[in-house]
Amino acid sequence: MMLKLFYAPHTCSLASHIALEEAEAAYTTVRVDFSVNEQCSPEYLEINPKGRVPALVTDRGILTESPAMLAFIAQSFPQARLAPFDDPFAFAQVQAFNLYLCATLHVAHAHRMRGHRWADDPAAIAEMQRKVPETVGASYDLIEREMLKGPWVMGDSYTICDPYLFTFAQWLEDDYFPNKVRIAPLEHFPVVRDMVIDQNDFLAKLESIKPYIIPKEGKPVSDGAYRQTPKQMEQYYQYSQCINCLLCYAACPQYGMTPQFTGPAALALLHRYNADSRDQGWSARSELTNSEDGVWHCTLVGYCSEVCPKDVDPAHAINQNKVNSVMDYFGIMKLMTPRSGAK
Ligand SMILES: N[C@@H](CCC(=O)N[C@@H](CS)C(=O)NCC(=O)O)C(=O)O
Ligand code: SF4
Repeated sequence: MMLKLFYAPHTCSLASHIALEEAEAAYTTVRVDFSVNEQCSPEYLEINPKGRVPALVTDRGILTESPAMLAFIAQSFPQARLAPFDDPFAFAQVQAFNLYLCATLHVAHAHRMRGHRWADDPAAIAEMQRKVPETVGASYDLIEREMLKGPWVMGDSYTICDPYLFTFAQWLEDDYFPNKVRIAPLEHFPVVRDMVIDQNDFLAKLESIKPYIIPKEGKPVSDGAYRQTPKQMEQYYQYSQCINCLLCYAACPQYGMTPQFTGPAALALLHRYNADSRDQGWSARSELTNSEDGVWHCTLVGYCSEVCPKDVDPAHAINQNKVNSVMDYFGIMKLMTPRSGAK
């Protein structure tokens, strides 16, 4: 199938353009020149009588309206997995999100430059413009609080919601003016350039906690897999969900003041291995756990767990290791069998 996308730069057509790329579709593009009002030319109105971009020419006819086009692209190229088609509810959630962007956020945004669509009175148009930061801000607030699952809009998988939200987010700074949208590199890390931070310190800390299973004695592969019950897996699963986004380090005042502090994500990962029934590495990690730069540096501020997009709860992991550290000090850890008692 050969597709042709009619687009204009800096418009909502970007979302469909990204989706076509993600789908590895064969397509061509035609630029519609807004500076000469080409979207209202008789030739273009033949393509899209609404006088808008995007429009997608397909073998079966021309499609308009971004959510419809995005779903069409996702469905036409299922191998790209841009939407959950085997799950009617999850697909409806994708549609609900995109339709909210299309029918509410996009319309709120359009009141900034296209007020003439709804009113002729210059005072009414100015009033519509004045309201844009409030209405657009409220939409983003709702999206952030109620809709974003994280790390992608729909959770673990990239979908057609992501390029669509990305497209609108590019207008946010102007829509929200004179309020400020602050885009800054992560706090507490040396800046390499622009938004890029130096992660070397964090990577060294990750390595220092011995982030691998240390079995009591190795067994040959021929002996088969180590078995684990769902309950045993439950002990560490949450802590294995970290995506190393470093938000917890940026939120941690202790790390900001004392960069030697091993910090939330690395200590949560330390707990992930200590809490694994296949692991016997507690004592190998205990020097670091109990040290000045280990769990005792944490003063339980708790922001790390608040900002974590994956619900890892580093504060809880650190607290648990403080308890373990005390037991270790009094020699109780060695007496604990099975080890899961220290989790
Ligand atoms: N609901 C349509 C909206 C399309 C739309 O408003 N496109 C804008 C660009 S973001 C446009 O073509 N504006 C031209 C104009 O208003 O003259 C969609 O989601 O595709
Ligand atoms: S905020 Fe959560 S996901 Fe991000 S690095 Fe910290 S623990 Fe990992």
